[in-house]
Formats: sequence, C-alpha cells, structure tokens
Amino acid sequence: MSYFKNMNKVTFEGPKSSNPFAFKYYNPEETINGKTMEELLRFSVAYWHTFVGDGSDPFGAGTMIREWDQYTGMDLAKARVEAAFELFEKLDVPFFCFHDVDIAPEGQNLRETYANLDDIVAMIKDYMKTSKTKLLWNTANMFTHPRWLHGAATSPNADVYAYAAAKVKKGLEIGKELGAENYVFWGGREGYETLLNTDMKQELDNLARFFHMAKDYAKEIGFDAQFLIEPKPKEPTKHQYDFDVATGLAFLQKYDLTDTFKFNVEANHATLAGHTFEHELRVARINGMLGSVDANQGDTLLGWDTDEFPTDLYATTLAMYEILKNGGLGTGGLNFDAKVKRGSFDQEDLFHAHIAGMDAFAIGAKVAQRLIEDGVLDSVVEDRYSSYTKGIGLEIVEGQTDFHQLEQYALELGEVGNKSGRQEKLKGIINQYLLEAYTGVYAS
Ligand code: XUL
Ligand code: CO
Repeated sequence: MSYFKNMNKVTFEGPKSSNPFAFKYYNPEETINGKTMEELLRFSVAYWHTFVGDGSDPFGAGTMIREWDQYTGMDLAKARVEAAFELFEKLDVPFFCFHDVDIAPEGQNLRETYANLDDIVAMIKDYMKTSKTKLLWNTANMFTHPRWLHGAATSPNADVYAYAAAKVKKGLEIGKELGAENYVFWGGREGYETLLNTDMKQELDNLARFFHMAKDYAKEIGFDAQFLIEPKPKEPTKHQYDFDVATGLAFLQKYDLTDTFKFNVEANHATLAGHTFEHELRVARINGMLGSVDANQGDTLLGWDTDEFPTDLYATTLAMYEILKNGGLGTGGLNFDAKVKRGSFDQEDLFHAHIAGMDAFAIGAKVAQRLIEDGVLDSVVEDRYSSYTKGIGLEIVEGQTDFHQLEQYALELGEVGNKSGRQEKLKGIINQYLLEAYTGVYAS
C-alpha cells in the first residue's frame, strides 16, 4: 500500500526550477570540500514529528490528516513503518531517528512493551535490508508516561530509576540490532521544579551512575554507537540538568564521562538557553564534543520550543561554518527534530517542509565553505589576535609570564591602543556572500 500516492521521488532540479517538489540547492552528488552533500549533511527524518505528531497543542486537538491514521494499535505502528520507508525513499534521505514509543505502543507492562518493540524492530530491520536509509540514532522516551513525572534517572523513586534502566537497556539492544550510529539521551524530565523538595546532589550522582551503567552495557553487548547528550535548559522541566553544552560538559568532566559522550546540539534548545545555535556548536566543537545536530529553528517572538523546520539561511550558514570547521559531523547528522505547523496539516506539507530544510542547509553549506575558502572570518580573527604571536603576547601563550612580569610590562605601557572589531563590515560581507548564493554564483 502507498501512503504518498501523489508524490514522486524528489530530485535536484536546480535554483531555476519552479517545481515545488524538487530540490533547488540540495544536490546529493555535488561536492563541498571533498565530500558529497549527502555525505556532509547526513539528513535524518525524525519519526516522532513526521509519523506520530498530530498537530495538537495545549489549546487544541490534532489537525493532521494522515493516511495511516485509519489504523490503531500495532496495525497503526506497522502502517507507520510502511509510510516511513516510502517517505525516506521519496525524499532520498540517508537517515532516520526514533524514540522507542514512536515506533511501537507501550503495552500493559514492560514485557508487553518489549514484545511490541520486538515485532516492529523486526519489521524495520526487514525494510532496512532494501532501503538505503540507516538509523542515525534511537532513544528512549522517558518523559511522556505519568511514571516519569518526577524524572527518570533523576527520579527520587528507585523503582522508576530501575524502569528507566530497563528502557535504556532495551534501547541499546534495539540500536545494536538496527545498526544505529549513535544513541541519544535527552533528559526531558531530568531536572527539578523546586529545590524545596529536591536533593540535587543525589539526583546528579544517580544520573552519572545511570550513564556509566549504560556505557558498561553497550560495551557488554558490543554496541559501539556514539553516545550523545542533548542539552536543553527547560521545558518540560523548569530547570533541566543538561542546561546547555557548557553545563553538560562540566557534568561529563566531573563524572569521568567525556570519553563516552558527545553532544547532540539542537538549534531551538540553544536559543531557549539564551545562546545562538552557533554558540552551542562552537562550545561543542572547540572541546572536541560536537557529535550531531537536531536541525530546527525557534520563533524569536516565542519563548518555547516550536521545533520549526529550518529555513533561516543566516542561521544555517553560521551553523554549517561550525560543522565544516569541525571536519563534518562524523557519525552524526542533521536530524530534523522539526514539525510542520498545526495549520500545515496536509501530507504534502511534510514534503515541502523537508525540502525547504534540506535546501536551507545546502545553501548554508555552500556559503560557509566559500567563507572558509576565502578566509573571510579567519583573516579577521587572525589579525585580531596577532598580539599573541609575538613579544609579550607570545610569552603569555607559551606560559612564560607571571603577574610580576606583566605588571612591569604594563607599567611601561602608557595608554594602550585598541583596534576596531569591524563587526558591521563582517555582517555586510556575509550578506554579500549570501546574496551571491541567490544570484547564482553557487547555483551549479
Ligand atoms: C525535545 C527534543 C527531543 C529529543 C529526543 O525538545 O528535542 O525530541 O531530540 O528525545
Ligand atoms: Co531534539
């Protein structure tokens, strides 16, 4: 059965195409710095938004019209797998991602839940034999069911903690079975609502114990996927422990977990933390911890996680700048943790959204590569820090100074001179590079 009967395979037609169901900039075969766009961008479809999301929000019921919704229970789960692989093929995406509860319904108890998962995992594995689409990552949903109301691996209730361990154990087994390249931990309810009833130290220690046990189990079963922490400052919990990359990194360092984890940086989580997307990517990158990306965008007028499809070229350019400087994403990818808006309820909107997101990152990648090749920002940064390449600056960098020596030096200085930071000039140049993308310089 076909779930997207009216859709053909989406192909690259170039920027002049007026076909809404064609890529204008994403050409999987075109190379950027020695990698094809497909290899560099590693796009992934998020199962939860695309096949499970129904458009409901806290004020209203679902709006989405989906062919698979004619079924319920396990039949619905199976229909979603069929629809998913049809969409993957038609969009030509190399990866997908899911939470355990996205692919199979929870049963009356954990045993039943496992049985449901086993059926669907076997079906997915079968589809993967003939599909090019691979599993970028899987994860366990430990935030939707009421049992997680006080958290999972940070719950004050040891029974809940054990249940969470069982879910992640199964998730690691599923990841191995399906060849997942990464395994994600997003701590949706790993945080607190009020310190009045919270033992923060115990919760953080328990979370670290949990991660060590996960690491040990993955090793035991020979599952060598990269583990990823996905920082988010709040929502649903008021304060989440993995607030941002810097906070997550301090946690990993304290508990001796830096060799086990990298970060899955999400654009809209960065902005919720009061950072830009590129800030979070930079913090991860300079610490050798950039693992993967949840590619979406927030709404500047709203203070919550809107998970929109990324279309802001300025943001995709600065993000791709970091990713290219990182040498790519390794086993990670650009996962669309993004949902079509409640008003975009037709199935064809799923295609428009993914095409727009893929094209936006393709443009970002091309512009960023040109900025790097032309040394536009590097030359400015190099010049700005050049005082550290000679004289007293070089001595500072080489660790040959102390406060006595620096004081002596400063006393002889008189008044210091500074140079302009030139940020308006740089922003103008970036606009120029972006506009060249529109006017066709990159359009081949
Ligand atoms: C929630 C979020 C999650 C994670 C996976 O904000 O980003 O969907 O990506 O649990
Ligand atoms: Co996410």
